Amino acid sequence: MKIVFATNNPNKLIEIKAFMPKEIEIISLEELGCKEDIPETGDSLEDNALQKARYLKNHFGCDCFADDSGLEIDILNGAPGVYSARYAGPERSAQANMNKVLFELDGESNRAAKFRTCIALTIYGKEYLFEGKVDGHIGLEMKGNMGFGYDPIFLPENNERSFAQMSIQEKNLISHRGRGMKKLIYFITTSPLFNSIE
Ligand code: ITT
Repeated sequence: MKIVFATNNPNKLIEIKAFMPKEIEIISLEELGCKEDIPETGDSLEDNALQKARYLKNHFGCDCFADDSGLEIDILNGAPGVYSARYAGPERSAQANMNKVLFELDGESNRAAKFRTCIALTIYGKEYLFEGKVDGHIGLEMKGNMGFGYDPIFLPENNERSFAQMSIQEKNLISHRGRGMKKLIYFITTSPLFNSIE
């Protein structure tokens, strides 16, 4: 079957394509011919994921899924959370966002944080939500040059390496997105309708 992944983030697309079983072919927004900036105006990850998936369903009529993810830092009461992309300003600079987090946690011993993702799926005429999360902590400095976003400062639990020091496959095994996607893939592939969908 083919399904659209509603993201403008090329790194997410790479992660998701690396994770998918061969029975499910991912169509990107570019391949779909969608050039619009899909609105994300909700105040929760759930709302934004649904908003993105519904936008695609309403404008292109296709089955799709969308994820909205954020970094939630305990001592900052869950910030940056749903505002992760623009934490340091509208430029959406990963470098500036990480600098802001490191500045706010300067001298702080409680560095506990988690990544959380909500995935909205519209398929078979219905909507579904899946969640994935990974606990960890914020490092004292940026480490590694793989991945994207906050990966260089996030160390998942029981790990001394940041996400940016891991291959896509390693990150997918334990990441918020990998965990959420595992649920979505199980749901799709065990549906009685799976084999009847083109
Ligand atoms: P789309 O909405 O087009 O999918 P986006 O980059 O805006 O792409 P999100 O709103 O889901 O994605 O994520 C907000 C920000 O959270 C994102 O820009 C990154 O800075 C950060 N982020 C999300 N997932 C991440 C991950 O796996 N590793 C590191 N940072 C991540």
